[in-house]
Amino acid sequence: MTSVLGMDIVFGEKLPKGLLPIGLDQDDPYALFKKDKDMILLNDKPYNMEALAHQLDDDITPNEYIFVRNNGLIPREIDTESWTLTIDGESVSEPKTYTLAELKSKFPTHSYQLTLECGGNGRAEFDPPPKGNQWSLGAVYCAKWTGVRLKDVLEDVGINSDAVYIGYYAADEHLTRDPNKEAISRGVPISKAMMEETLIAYQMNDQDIPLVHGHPLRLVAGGWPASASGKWLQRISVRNKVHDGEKMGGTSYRVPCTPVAPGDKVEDEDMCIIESMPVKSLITYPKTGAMISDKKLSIRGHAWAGENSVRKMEYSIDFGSTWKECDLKDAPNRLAWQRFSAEVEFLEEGYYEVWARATDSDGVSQPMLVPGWNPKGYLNNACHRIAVKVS
Ligand SMILES: Nc1nc2c(c(=O)[nH]1)N[C@H]1C(S)=C(S)[C@@H](COP(=O)(O)O)O[C@H]1N2
Ligand SMILES: [Mo]
Repeated sequence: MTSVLGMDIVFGEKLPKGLLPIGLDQDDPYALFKKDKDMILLNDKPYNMEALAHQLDDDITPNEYIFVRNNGLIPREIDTESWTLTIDGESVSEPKTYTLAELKSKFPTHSYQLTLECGGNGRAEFDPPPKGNQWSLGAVYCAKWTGVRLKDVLEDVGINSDAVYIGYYAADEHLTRDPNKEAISRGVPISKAMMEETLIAYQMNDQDIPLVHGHPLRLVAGGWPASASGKWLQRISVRNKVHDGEKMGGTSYRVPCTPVAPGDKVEDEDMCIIESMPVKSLITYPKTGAMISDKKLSIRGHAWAGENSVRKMEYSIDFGSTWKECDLKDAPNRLAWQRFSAEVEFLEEGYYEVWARATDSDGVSQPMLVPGWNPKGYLNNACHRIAVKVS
């Protein structure tokens, strides 16, 4: 609770057990999660919030603009002293449990800036509309994560050669509060688990991870649907088959293996798990609707491409007929978004749209319009458009 309040509760030991401090206003998610008042609240049971494109202008997204996605109920009481992480599963010979202090002292510390995007970011644009949070543009961020490599921990435990996947288990409760049900339990193939950048993190942006983003421990697998990055991490199972936890099957975080017509019903066996996220970009300056009196405008934003890097960034002011190249920076590390900028020149007064298009290291570009429809509306990586009025 002190982490939510942002300060120590003096006389905290005298607070009757189960009584919540009134300073912890349960009805105001903005105050509760320390979010900017302009963020969009999509849902309150569970809480889901997203950012506006222009709020994502920083290279490292500060907490106040980081989207919130919860499948279940945020754990209330977290005791960091007694918190443990257990590694078990069919593919470890002997399960092993670590305290937070052991994890921190036993393994080297690593920091990476990692882009996390919800698989359903952009869902609101699909037609017919799929069920789920109607994310627009802002279910993405790039924070700095600090922790230990999952790889180092798995090597310490010792994993068998038949390991194919890892699955996480976390402390959040199912919405029904049924203790036998998981809110979500997803994971990644062993190859992704063993990557240098796959972290068991205990810090975000150089501070304890905020409660809503997974305090005190979070799995972070950058470049993959953010649902693979389990918050409030308690257990990782090393599996000898594809992890079959909650939200690994059916239409959850899966898309048709081959394209289907909008609205089609797709059989379970024809659905494939989303792995690396597709190439995408966001114009973070100016804000859409900008009114300018000068015919010159500096634009900027970020581009990212899942496991790939972004090779080229372009903009168009004539609805995609012609494109000009933007300046594009390298990422500070793999799986972090990349900064782009450009000086745009408008010819005459009037209404314009600036469109942005990224191309990844495989040569794949963003589609100008909404891509392939799928039952749950994942992977919309259409070009971002902003309106600009020159007068
Ligand atoms: N334990 C747990 N981890 C979770 C979730 C959750 O509900 N519970 N939601 C997942 C989903 S779907 C997303 S998009 C990201 C959101 O992370 P954020 O809240 O830090 O933005 O967390 C993922 N990890
Ligand atoms: Mo998500």
